[in-house]
Amino acid sequence: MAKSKSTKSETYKNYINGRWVKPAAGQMIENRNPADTRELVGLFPASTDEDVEAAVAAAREAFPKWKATPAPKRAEMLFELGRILTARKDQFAKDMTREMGKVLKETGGDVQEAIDMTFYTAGEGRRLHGYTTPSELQNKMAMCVRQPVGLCSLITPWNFPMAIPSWKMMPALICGNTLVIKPAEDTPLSTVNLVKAAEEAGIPAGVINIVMGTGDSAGAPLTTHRDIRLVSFTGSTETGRIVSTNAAQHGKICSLEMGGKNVIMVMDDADIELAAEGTVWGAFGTSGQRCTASSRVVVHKKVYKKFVEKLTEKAKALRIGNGLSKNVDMGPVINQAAVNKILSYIEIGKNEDGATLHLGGNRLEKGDHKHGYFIEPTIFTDVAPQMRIAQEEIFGPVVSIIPCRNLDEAIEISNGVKYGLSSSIYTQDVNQAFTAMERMYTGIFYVNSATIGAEVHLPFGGTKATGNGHREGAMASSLDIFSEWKAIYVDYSGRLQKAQIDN
Ligand code: UN1
Repeated sequence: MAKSKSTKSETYKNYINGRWVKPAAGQMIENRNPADTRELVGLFPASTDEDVEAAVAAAREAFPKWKATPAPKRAEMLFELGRILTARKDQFAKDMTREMGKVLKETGGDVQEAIDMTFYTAGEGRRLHGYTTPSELQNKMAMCVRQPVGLCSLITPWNFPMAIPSWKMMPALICGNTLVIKPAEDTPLSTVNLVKAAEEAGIPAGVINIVMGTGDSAGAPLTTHRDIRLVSFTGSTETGRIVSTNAAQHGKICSLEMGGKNVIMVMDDADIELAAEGTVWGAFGTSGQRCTASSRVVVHKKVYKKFVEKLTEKAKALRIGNGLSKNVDMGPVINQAAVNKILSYIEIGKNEDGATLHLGGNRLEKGDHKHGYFIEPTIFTDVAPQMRIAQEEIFGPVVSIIPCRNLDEAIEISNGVKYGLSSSIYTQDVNQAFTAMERMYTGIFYVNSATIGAEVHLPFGGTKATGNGHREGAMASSLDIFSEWKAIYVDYSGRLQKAQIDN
């Protein structure tokens, strides 16, 4: 095991029923900086069934009171939480870069997304609209209101360790639910920071509980526990399938946000400079570790050569290193398993008949990169649509360039994967833009911009293997996950009236 360089490492605890407590089995997991594994960020609980049991019991006990708290009052706490997050943004961004690797500008964006989501959702405290509608009978009123679903378990990934928890936590809270969150074991600190801020904002004991550890021992029991009503999961499609199977077997509501194989289409009339710049950001931002990452670019033959030249020039200029440094554009990938997976896909790409490894392809292991998980920005050219590197999610700084002859072909290739999260087109032609907008079967679509950069007040999620029909962000869609409708009929006629029969 690598020796610890830092003496600043701390031991962290679970947060259950308003108290920071050690995991029952006493085991801890090391959280190391992926840019320099000699640096220990902290020791975090390796929780087990017993911890989950205690956290769920706390959430169960806190639920009636939280549910009865008026939504505008719940919202006041979220406004306060938003203010605390704003005040700590810089510190939280630094913590996140240390545990996750992405550059400071991006971790600042991650914290900002949590701030946006918190304030946006707090505003909902004075709305949470239901509606009234006419009854088919006289002297009878019909309306519906949202009610909380109950206890929620939130299982969140490491790539957006504060933003994604906030997409789930804020709507769960505003609707009056209580929750247990299990963050990814690679990035627990950012979620601890969020939960501590929530504690400080006055959110009562038991309403939010955090249980840290691996998916197998801390996550799985949260998908089967009898008292959990809803499981909200973001992560890989493989794990999502297990989560949804568990949830279905135990009769739970389940919302899933999973993989992507997102695409940028570059048409022959596109601003090539802009498209290349967008591709560098979409493919190599967060070292390609976004579910929305631009991992395929389908380029019109007429501009193919020029586009590849510009993209190569810009990718070569990227400075790779520790994300805390101002002079770095791209950080490491998350861990050794990610290095192995990405390098194995690069090997697969090299062996595909016809594809060319055009740039990168290696792990960086010398000098400043010696102790981190760094992989060069990697470009494959002349990729065919059915090749594995053009079909499967790699989750690293690897982009496949696929030539096409026209818009129809571009759309066919682009839709020809099992995922459906995000897609984009670069063109100056309004007709091409609208055609692609209509025909791309993805949850998110961009014109003249890469496939990343969703804003919290629009629906986030995807079609096909990316999800199971839910959307996060955007108020209406996240409320639809975290609340259930109650239809209410008030008959003030003073006599028995029979719907469908008396009218
Ligand atoms: C993800 O892709 O894993 O749209 C989440 C974006 C960010 C969130 C991405 N706001 O790029």
